[in-house]
Amino acid sequence: MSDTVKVELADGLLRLTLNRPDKLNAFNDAMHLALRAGFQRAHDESEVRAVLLTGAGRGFCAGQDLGDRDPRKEMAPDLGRTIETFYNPLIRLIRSLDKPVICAVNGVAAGAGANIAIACDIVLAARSAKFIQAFSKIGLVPDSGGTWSLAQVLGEARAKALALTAEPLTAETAASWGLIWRAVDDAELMSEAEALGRRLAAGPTFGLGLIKQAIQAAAGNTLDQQLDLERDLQRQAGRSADYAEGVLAFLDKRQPKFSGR
Ligand code: T3D
Repeated sequence: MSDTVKVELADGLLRLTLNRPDKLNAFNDAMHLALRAGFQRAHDESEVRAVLLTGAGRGFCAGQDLGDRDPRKEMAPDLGRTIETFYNPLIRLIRSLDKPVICAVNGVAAGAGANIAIACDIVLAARSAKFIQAFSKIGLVPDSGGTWSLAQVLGEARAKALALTAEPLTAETAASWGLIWRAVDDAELMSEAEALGRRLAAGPTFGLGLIKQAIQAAAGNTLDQQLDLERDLQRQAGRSADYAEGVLAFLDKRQPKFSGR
């Protein structure tokens, strides 16, 4: 795998670190492919029970590498193709992964970088980090699910203002608006994110995957449909080894040892 993404697996937690720090971890093709391979590994390997996504250096991710979009070198590239080839499959991989994905936003998250962070399940951000819908500054439209997630979470007024103005959103405001889980002191970010990742990786993975599925389905369901879905998912969860272990551990007054199944 390319060194544009550092990949480390420990205690069930797959840590993926975007690694082009001199470009604030902007995406070139190699980084697109490496990140996708990392998430694919999380899908494929049962030893992976949670993912932690972060960035190397002072930024999280500055979106697409604009050096690869220099109009003096290539006229009118088909951006729809890059979206179809790279960004859309990545967002689908993150959302469909039946394991928790934590994002530790260590610095600026701009363009697709902001929306990839927002697509993760639990987002912690360093207090100094900013989220920028940078697209309108260069005449583009927010992608990587940004128009969907901003509108869903923040509503039209805030979604439109952020996207139309490209004004930076601080981590604190992002947390107070419910766009991310928590803003934490810069020095605490990685230890908090690692601790959370390891805790989730030791959890009842099958059940956690069902929780993610249910909550993601809610936006497109009526209450009746969601009640039916909860019944079906609870039926599956109730047959899992981790449910039996969870109940036994409670009755025995000890900590559960979940296998993830
Ligand atoms: O093209 C397609 O396939 C369609 C898909 C598009 C998806 C997208 O993400 S479009 C949006 C692309 N991203 C941007 O427009 C953001 C561009 N970057 C910035 O606006 C600023 O860099 C930031 C606000 C993110 C950070 O500002 P600042 O002042 O903290 O840092 P800086 O000095 O601007 O950047 C530091 C270095 O990173 C600098 O390189 P240098 O001068 O030290 O050699 C800068 O050029 C480089 N860098 C930052 N962002 C990008 C980048 N290089 C290439 N592409 C970038 N996106």
